[in-house]
Amino acid sequence: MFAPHLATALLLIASSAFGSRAGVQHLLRQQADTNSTNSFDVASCPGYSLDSLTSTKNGLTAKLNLAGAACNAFGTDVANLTIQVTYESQSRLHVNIFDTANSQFTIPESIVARPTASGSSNAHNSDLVFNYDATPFAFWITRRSAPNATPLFDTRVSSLPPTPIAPVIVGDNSTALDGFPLVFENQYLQLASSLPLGANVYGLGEVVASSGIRRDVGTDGGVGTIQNDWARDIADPIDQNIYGVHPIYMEHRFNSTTNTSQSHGVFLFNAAGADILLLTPPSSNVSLIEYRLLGGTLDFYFISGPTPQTVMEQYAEIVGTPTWQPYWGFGFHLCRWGYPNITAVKEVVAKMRAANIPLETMWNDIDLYHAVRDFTSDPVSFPPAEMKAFIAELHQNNQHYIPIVDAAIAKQVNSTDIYDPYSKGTDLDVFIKNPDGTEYIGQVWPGYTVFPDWFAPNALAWWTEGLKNWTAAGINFSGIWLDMNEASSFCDGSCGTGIDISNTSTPFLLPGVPGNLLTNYPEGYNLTISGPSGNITVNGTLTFDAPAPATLSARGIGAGNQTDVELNAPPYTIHNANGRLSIHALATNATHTGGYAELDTHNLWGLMEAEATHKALKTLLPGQRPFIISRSAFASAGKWAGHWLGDNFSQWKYMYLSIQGILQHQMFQIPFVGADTCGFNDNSDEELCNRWMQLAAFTPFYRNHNIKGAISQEPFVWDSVANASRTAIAVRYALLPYWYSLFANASLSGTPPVRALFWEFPNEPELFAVDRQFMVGSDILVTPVLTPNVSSVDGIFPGRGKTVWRDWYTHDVLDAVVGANTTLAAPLGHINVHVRDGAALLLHETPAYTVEETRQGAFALLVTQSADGHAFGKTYLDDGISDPPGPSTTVTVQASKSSVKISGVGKFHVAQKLTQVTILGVTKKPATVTVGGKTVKSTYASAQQQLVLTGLSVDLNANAGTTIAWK
Ligand code: MIG
Repeated sequence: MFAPHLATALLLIASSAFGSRAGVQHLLRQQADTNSTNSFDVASCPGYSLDSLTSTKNGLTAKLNLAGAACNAFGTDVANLTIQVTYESQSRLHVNIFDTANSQFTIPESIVARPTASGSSNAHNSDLVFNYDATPFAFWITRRSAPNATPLFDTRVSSLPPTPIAPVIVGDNSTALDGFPLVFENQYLQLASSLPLGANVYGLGEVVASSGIRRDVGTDGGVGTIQNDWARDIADPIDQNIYGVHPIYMEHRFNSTTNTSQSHGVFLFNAAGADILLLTPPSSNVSLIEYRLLGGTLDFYFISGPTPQTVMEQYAEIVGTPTWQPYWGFGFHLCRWGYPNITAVKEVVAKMRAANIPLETMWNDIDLYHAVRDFTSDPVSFPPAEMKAFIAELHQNNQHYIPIVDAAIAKQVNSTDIYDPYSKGTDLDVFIKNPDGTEYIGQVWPGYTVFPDWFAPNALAWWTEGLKNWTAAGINFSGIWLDMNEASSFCDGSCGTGIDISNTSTPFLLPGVPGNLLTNYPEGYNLTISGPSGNITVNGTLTFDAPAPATLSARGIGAGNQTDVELNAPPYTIHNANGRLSIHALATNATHTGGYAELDTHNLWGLMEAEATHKALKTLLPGQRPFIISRSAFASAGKWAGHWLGDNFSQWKYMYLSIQGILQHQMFQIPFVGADTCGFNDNSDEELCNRWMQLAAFTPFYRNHNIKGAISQEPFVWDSVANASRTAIAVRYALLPYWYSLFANASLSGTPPVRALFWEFPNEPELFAVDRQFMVGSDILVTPVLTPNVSSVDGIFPGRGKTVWRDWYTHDVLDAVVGANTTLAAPLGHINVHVRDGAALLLHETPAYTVEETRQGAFALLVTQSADGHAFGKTYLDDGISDPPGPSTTVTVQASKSSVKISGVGKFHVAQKLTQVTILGVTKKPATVTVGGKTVKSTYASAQQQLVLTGLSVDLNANAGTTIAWK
């Protein structure tokens, strides 16, 4: 989002999601304060007691009865609960506490399918053990291997001292954490568990956390984190709720006595608006996690790890592994908001070519649209016939085209206005309604709009047809970009109901127009010296080195039979930084097919849209992997789509913060993720864009995107950026087989492609908070420059001196400081990349202009031997597009002291030969080198202990293998 310039004061509060500015914050506070009347002392809530326990084949079931007088803190206490404990697999324990009457909303199986249990796990053989006290009821989870160690999760916390919540951005009714009993009410659920003091907690989100990747659990009497779960359209504020919701965390425990570590995970299967707090009560020897939920059930999955990566793989067993990406998806993507017409877009494509900067996919934002309506193109500025020809030409050049799709559908303004997606959708009854059954009418870019109801039986067919007609009308896309799907609406409630809706102007100015000019530049940019161009080269020298919503307060039939629920203003105020839940979003009383209330399903909208779009693309591009990037997401969204980190800023700080966002989404099983490279909001500059184009080349989704009205930031704009981009893209394209294999592992097993350093080196506590560097797989370590005006960078090199790190470009061994930072040279245009010893990376020998052309070229192999000669690597190869994936061939490379064996297994025909092999760690110049028994020529460089073989023709298809040997 961008800075607001609102037409009227009245709209200011309603449009508060635009407000990253102080004035708006102030108003927000006032507005929320007026709501804060419900403070309640939950300490007096009675808790539950357990009886009627029965053992089942895979666990137990019991009753939980309210243990005293109802406290009705923020709703009505539910007197009778059921607890079901299921040992679902060796590593997974499911603890589900629900209302026995089954009235609470639960996520329908059709939206997030439950994992299946192994059937053979039980209380005696699982890694995890469920323990409980009957009265007051509390439970704790231990590891079978360490029954006396601090439990992984422990709800025996009701007597911990009260903890004040420090002032938060919105006034609210929860300023005191005055007790931690189990509370289960129709509109408020609370459960807390102790954590080791200062625990290492990762995940929960989506968030841009000031603490970095390791979440802040607070210290003595302090609340470190309030993770709010309410999907929200807002420009990446720090420590607030943003676009997606992921109630999963991982905790990593290190034992300094044994120098070993174990990780486990906790997933709450609940989509309700929520606060998840991490805190440390005063004078206490534990920290805490507390869940405060507006609805649903207490449905927990515990996963035992015990390494960070196994936790992530076990999470994938619950929510599903990520969708397969097409090979071309790893190419460089270029986008901006504010291309005035197709001529400008074509010019950009041509300039990329002229500058020889690989462009894989050209994107268009809402500029493409006619009257800002989905599934259209503007007849004057983006004429359909010309678009069709333009896209055909891209395809001819092995390039791709992706347009944006907004969540909201324009409403026809009068009887002569014809807009098929609206009229068809109305006929097919696919739009969200008001509680009284009338159309819900919000407001987004095109003016007054309606919103798809993904629960409607015809929604998928209607959506597919919209996309199909768009293709037929010239927009022959290869993938889809889903925006605004929190879902965002600019006005408060069904604001178009009962009024003249012909005014299609939105209540604020677009970015870049007078009154809303973008004048900010990155930190350190000197506007006076350098002028507005963003260019840091001067004379050839670098200058550095509304109205209340309609009332109806019952959940409808299908969402449970509750009739006493306050849909518009739930009694407990979660820390949604917008204040009221309906602000800048659909109102919480908006009603879906089956009676589902937006209050219960809000956090699922983006996920459901992604699923529908995925299914539509499967129909429209049969046999191909759908390429979809979605802004909003919920647990399991990775099955359908990738994600970008939303509206960041052209600032150094945000380039740094992009790393934690990418790592977070590896945990969330949405590994195909990236940030708007060079920054979205405000103007970028040459230096920032230079560094960022290089950093992002090592992140999965690599796209430069810019806001309307900001100065241009395509990689050809500044010469130094063009150079830096060519360099980094060449490294990326060489590494594509590696990236692709990492993503194959992700789709097969949930293994994260991008990794925090400690995921690979879990016993080195100095790495537990590192998020200024990251790894690609287990073999590549990236140390980007994240600050302006420097020519060196500090980075830590894991392994405590036992791991050898070699420079990617020179192959020199790094003389790394053990367990602390090493300073590396990092002139502008250079990104530090290091390869770990023991690796064997199959590469594309000649990075070309497009991914397809790169793929057609030969392979090269880089082997980095450990001191004992060992190196190992596996590369997954297939056709890169088929869905479901077709035949594959896995190339395994295994090195020992004086040989490297290369062998393929599988049915995919690998047409390209391996022509060049580089082996590092060969301690002395060999007298003879053979490939498959035949002597070949080689070169040797003693400084890098490097043996290079060129001119080879090694077949990688399934065969007995080829051995390279030397002596
Ligand atoms: O409210 O389509 O996050 O990437 O350029 C702004 C215009 C709407 C928000 C997206 C951004 C996109 C912009 N959109």
